[in-house]
Amino acid sequence: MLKLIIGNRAYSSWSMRGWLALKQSGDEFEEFVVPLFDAEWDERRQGDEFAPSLGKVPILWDGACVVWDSLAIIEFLADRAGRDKYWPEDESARGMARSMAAEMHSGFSNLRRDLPMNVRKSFPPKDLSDEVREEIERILVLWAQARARFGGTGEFLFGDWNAADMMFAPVVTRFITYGVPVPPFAGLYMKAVLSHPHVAAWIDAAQDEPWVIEKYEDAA
Ligand SMILES: N[C@@H](CCC(=O)N[C@@H](CS)C(=O)NCC(=O)O)C(=O)O
Repeated sequence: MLKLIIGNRAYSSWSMRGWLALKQSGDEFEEFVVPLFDAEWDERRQGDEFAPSLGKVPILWDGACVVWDSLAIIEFLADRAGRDKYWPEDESARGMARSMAAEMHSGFSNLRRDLPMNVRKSFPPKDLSDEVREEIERILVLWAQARARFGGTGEFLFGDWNAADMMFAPVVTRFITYGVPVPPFAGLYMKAVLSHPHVAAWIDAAQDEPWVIEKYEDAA
Protein backbone atom coordinates (compact mmCIF):
# COMPACT_ATOMS: atom_id res chain seq x y z
CA MET A 1 0.00 0.00 0.00
CA LEU A 2 1.11 3.59 -0.58
CA LYS A 3 2.60 5.25 2.47
CA LEU A 4 2.83 9.00 3.01
CA ILE A 5 5.03 10.58 5.65
CA ILE A 6 3.89 14.07 6.62
CA GLY A 7 4.63 16.69 9.25
CA ASN A 8 2.16 18.22 11.69
CA ARG A 9 -1.07 19.17 10.00
CA ALA A 10 -1.16 22.45 11.91
CA TYR A 11 2.08 23.78 10.43
CA SER A 12 3.37 21.71 7.52
CA SER A 13 2.22 23.37 4.32
CA TRP A 14 4.24 21.13 1.98
CA SER A 15 2.82 18.06 3.71
CA MET A 16 -0.67 19.44 3.21
CA ARG A 17 -0.04 19.70 -0.54
CA GLY A 18 1.27 16.14 -0.76
CA TRP A 19 -1.61 14.80 1.29
CA LEU A 20 -4.23 16.66 -0.80
CA ALA A 21 -2.61 15.18 -3.91
CA LEU A 22 -2.80 11.67 -2.52
CA LYS A 23 -6.44 12.09 -1.46
CA GLN A 24 -7.20 13.22 -5.01
CA SER A 25 -5.86 9.95 -6.40
CA GLY A 26 -8.62 8.02 -4.63
CA ASP A 27 -6.06 5.37 -3.66
CA GLU A 28 -5.93 3.99 -0.16
CA PHE A 29 -2.80 4.92 1.73
CA GLU A 30 -1.21 4.72 5.15
CA GLU A 31 -0.06 7.98 6.65
CA PHE A 32 2.58 8.67 9.26
CA VAL A 33 2.62 12.03 10.97
CA VAL A 34 5.99 13.09 12.37
CA PRO A 35 6.12 16.09 14.70
CA LEU A 36 8.34 18.67 13.02
CA PHE A 37 11.39 19.75 14.98
CA ASP A 38 10.58 17.66 18.07
CA ALA A 39 13.31 16.17 20.30
CA GLU A 40 13.80 13.16 17.99
CA TRP A 41 13.68 15.15 14.76
CA ASP A 42 17.41 15.15 13.99
CA GLU A 43 17.77 11.46 14.76
CA ARG A 44 14.61 10.52 12.85
CA ARG A 45 15.70 12.29 9.70
CA GLN A 46 18.81 10.09 9.58
CA GLY A 47 16.60 6.99 9.23
CA ASP A 48 16.28 5.10 5.96
CA GLU A 49 12.69 6.21 5.35
CA PHE A 50 13.71 9.85 5.51
CA ALA A 51 17.11 9.65 3.89
CA PRO A 52 16.02 10.19 0.26
CA SER A 53 14.66 13.69 1.06
CA LEU A 54 17.32 14.49 3.66
CA GLY A 55 14.52 14.44 6.20
CA LYS A 56 12.10 16.87 4.58
CA VAL A 57 8.42 15.93 4.36
CA PRO A 58 6.23 14.96 2.54
CA ILE A 59 7.69 11.64 1.41
CA LEU A 60 5.66 9.08 -0.54
CA TRP A 61 6.65 5.42 -0.55
CA ASP A 62 5.16 3.01 -3.08
CA GLY A 63 6.83 -0.28 -2.16
CA ALA A 64 10.51 0.26 -2.88
CA CYS A 65 9.78 3.36 -4.95
CA VAL A 66 10.13 6.66 -3.14
CA VAL A 67 9.04 10.12 -4.24
CA TRP A 68 9.62 13.26 -2.21
CA ASP A 69 8.86 16.93 -2.77
CA SER A 70 5.22 18.00 -3.14
CA LEU A 71 5.34 18.82 -6.85
CA ALA A 72 7.08 15.55 -7.73
CA ILE A 73 4.42 13.70 -5.71
CA ILE A 74 1.69 15.46 -7.71
CA GLU A 75 3.31 14.48 -11.01
CA PHE A 76 3.97 10.90 -9.86
CA LEU A 77 0.33 10.52 -8.87
CA ALA A 78 -0.90 12.18 -12.07
CA ASP A 79 1.03 9.55 -14.05
CA ARG A 80 -0.40 6.80 -11.89
CA ALA A 81 -3.99 7.90 -11.27
CA GLY A 82 -4.63 9.91 -14.43
CA ARG A 83 -3.57 13.39 -15.50
CA ASP A 84 -7.17 14.61 -15.64
CA LYS A 85 -7.46 14.27 -11.88
CA TYR A 86 -4.68 16.83 -11.45
CA TRP A 87 -4.45 19.10 -14.47
CA PRO A 88 -6.99 20.73 -16.82
CA GLU A 89 -7.73 19.00 -20.10
CA ASP A 90 -7.40 22.17 -22.18
CA GLU A 91 -3.77 22.74 -23.16
CA SER A 92 -3.68 26.48 -22.46
CA ALA A 93 -5.35 25.99 -19.10
CA ARG A 94 -2.96 23.15 -18.31
CA GLY A 95 0.03 25.30 -19.21
CA MET A 96 -1.14 28.03 -16.87
CA ALA A 97 -2.06 25.62 -14.06
CA ARG A 98 1.36 23.99 -14.22
CA SER A 99 3.08 27.39 -14.29
CA MET A 100 1.15 28.59 -11.27
CA ALA A 101 1.91 25.41 -9.34
CA ALA A 102 5.60 25.73 -10.23
CA GLU A 103 5.70 29.42 -9.29
CA MET A 104 4.14 28.58 -5.93
CA HIS A 105 6.63 25.79 -5.44
CA SER A 106 9.70 27.88 -6.20
CA GLY A 107 8.58 31.33 -5.10
CA PHE A 108 6.79 33.49 -2.55
CA SER A 109 9.58 32.97 -0.04
CA ASN A 110 8.84 36.22 1.86
CA LEU A 111 5.22 35.25 2.35
CA ARG A 112 6.20 31.76 3.44
CA ARG A 113 8.77 33.11 5.92
CA ASP A 114 6.71 35.96 7.41
CA LEU A 115 3.31 34.25 7.44
CA PRO A 116 4.02 30.63 8.44
CA MET A 117 1.12 28.23 8.18
CA ASN A 118 -0.90 27.61 11.31
CA VAL A 119 -4.35 26.27 10.49
CA ARG A 120 -5.35 26.36 14.17
CA LYS A 121 -4.94 30.09 14.62
CA SER A 122 -6.28 33.40 13.43
CA PHE A 123 -4.39 36.54 14.36
CA PRO A 124 -5.40 40.20 14.01
CA PRO A 125 -4.16 41.66 10.69
CA LYS A 126 -0.51 42.66 11.00
CA ASP A 127 1.80 45.05 9.20
CA LEU A 128 3.30 43.38 6.15
CA SER A 129 6.61 44.18 4.49
CA ASP A 130 6.63 45.58 0.95
CA GLU A 131 8.05 42.25 -0.29
CA VAL A 132 5.21 40.26 1.25
CA ARG A 133 2.63 42.74 -0.10
CA GLU A 134 4.08 42.35 -3.60
CA GLU A 135 3.89 38.57 -3.36
CA ILE A 136 0.28 38.73 -2.16
CA GLU A 137 -0.53 41.05 -5.07
CA ARG A 138 1.09 38.61 -7.50
CA ILE A 139 -0.93 35.71 -6.08
CA LEU A 140 -4.17 37.67 -6.38
CA VAL A 141 -3.36 38.56 -10.01
CA LEU A 142 -2.68 34.91 -10.81
CA TRP A 143 -5.89 33.79 -9.13
CA ALA A 144 -7.88 36.49 -10.97
CA GLN A 145 -6.41 35.56 -14.36
CA ALA A 146 -6.99 31.83 -13.89
CA ARG A 147 -10.56 32.37 -12.71
CA ALA A 148 -11.36 34.83 -15.53
CA ARG A 149 -9.82 32.74 -18.30
CA PHE A 150 -10.53 29.21 -17.19
CA GLY A 151 -12.77 29.20 -14.09
CA GLY A 152 -15.99 28.89 -16.09
CA THR A 153 -18.88 27.94 -13.87
CA GLY A 154 -16.68 26.10 -11.38
CA GLU A 155 -15.55 27.45 -8.00
CA PHE A 156 -11.84 26.78 -8.36
CA LEU A 157 -8.97 28.36 -10.29
CA PHE A 158 -9.56 26.23 -13.36
CA GLY A 159 -13.18 25.33 -12.64
CA ASP A 160 -12.74 21.93 -11.07
CA TRP A 161 -10.48 21.26 -8.08
CA ASN A 162 -6.98 20.51 -9.36
CA ALA A 163 -3.27 20.54 -8.54
CA ALA A 164 -3.00 24.33 -8.75
CA ASP A 165 -5.65 24.66 -6.04
CA MET A 166 -3.79 22.07 -3.95
CA MET A 167 -0.58 24.09 -4.25
CA PHE A 168 -2.34 27.31 -3.19
CA ALA A 169 -4.49 25.77 -0.41
CA PRO A 170 -1.90 26.60 2.30
CA VAL A 171 -1.80 30.18 0.97
CA VAL A 172 -5.55 30.36 1.47
CA THR A 173 -5.19 29.21 5.08
CA ARG A 174 -2.39 31.76 5.64
CA PHE A 175 -4.56 34.59 4.31
CA ILE A 176 -7.22 33.52 6.84
CA THR A 177 -4.75 33.07 9.72
CA TYR A 178 -3.21 36.52 9.25
CA GLY A 179 -6.38 38.39 8.20
CA VAL A 180 -4.99 39.37 4.79
CA PRO A 181 -7.56 41.60 3.05
CA VAL A 182 -8.63 40.22 -0.33
CA PRO A 183 -11.08 41.34 -3.04
CA PRO A 184 -14.52 39.66 -3.19
CA PHE A 185 -13.65 37.23 -6.00
CA ALA A 186 -10.72 35.91 -3.93
CA GLY A 187 -12.89 35.67 -0.83
CA LEU A 188 -15.29 33.42 -2.75
CA TYR A 189 -12.45 31.30 -4.08
CA MET A 190 -10.96 30.96 -0.60
CA LYS A 191 -14.33 29.90 0.79
CA ALA A 192 -14.58 27.20 -1.87
CA VAL A 193 -11.07 25.94 -1.04
CA LEU A 194 -11.78 25.82 2.70
CA SER A 195 -15.05 23.96 2.01
CA HIS A 196 -13.40 21.35 -0.17
CA PRO A 197 -13.83 18.09 1.78
CA HIS A 198 -10.14 17.21 1.68
CA VAL A 199 -9.05 20.65 2.90
CA ALA A 200 -11.75 20.68 5.58
CA ALA A 201 -10.66 17.20 6.75
CA TRP A 202 -7.01 18.31 6.99
CA ILE A 203 -7.87 21.41 9.03
CA ASP A 204 -10.24 19.45 11.23
CA ALA A 205 -7.64 16.80 12.06
CA ALA A 206 -5.07 19.51 12.87
CA GLN A 207 -7.21 20.76 15.75
CA ASP A 208 -6.60 17.55 17.74
CA GLU A 209 -2.84 17.36 17.29
CA PRO A 210 -0.96 17.52 20.59
CA TRP A 211 2.18 19.23 19.30
CA VAL A 212 2.85 22.95 19.62
CA ILE A 213 5.70 24.83 17.94
CA GLU A 214 5.94 28.07 19.85
CA LYS A 215 7.55 30.12 17.08
CA TYR A 216 4.49 29.52 14.89
CA GLU A 217 2.06 30.44 17.64
CA ASP A 218 2.95 34.10 17.69
CA ALA A 219 1.98 36.44 14.84
CA ALA A 220 4.80 38.92 15.56
N1 LIG B 1 10.26 21.59 -1.71
C1 LIG B 1 9.81 20.66 -0.73
C2 LIG B 1 9.82 21.34 0.63
C3 LIG B 1 9.66 20.35 1.78
C4 LIG B 1 9.85 21.02 3.12
O1 LIG B 1 10.65 21.97 3.28
N2 LIG B 1 9.11 20.53 4.11
C5 LIG B 1 9.23 21.06 5.46
C6 LIG B 1 7.92 20.87 6.24
S1 LIG B 1 6.64 21.90 5.62
C7 LIG B 1 10.27 20.28 6.22
O2 LIG B 1 10.37 19.09 6.09
N3 LIG B 1 11.04 20.97 7.04
C8 LIG B 1 12.00 20.34 7.89
C9 LIG B 1 13.40 20.71 7.57
O3 LIG B 1 13.63 21.52 6.66
O4 LIG B 1 14.26 20.20 8.26
C10 LIG B 1 8.41 20.16 -1.13
O5 LIG B 1 7.80 20.77 -2.01
O6 LIG B 1 7.94 19.14 -0.60
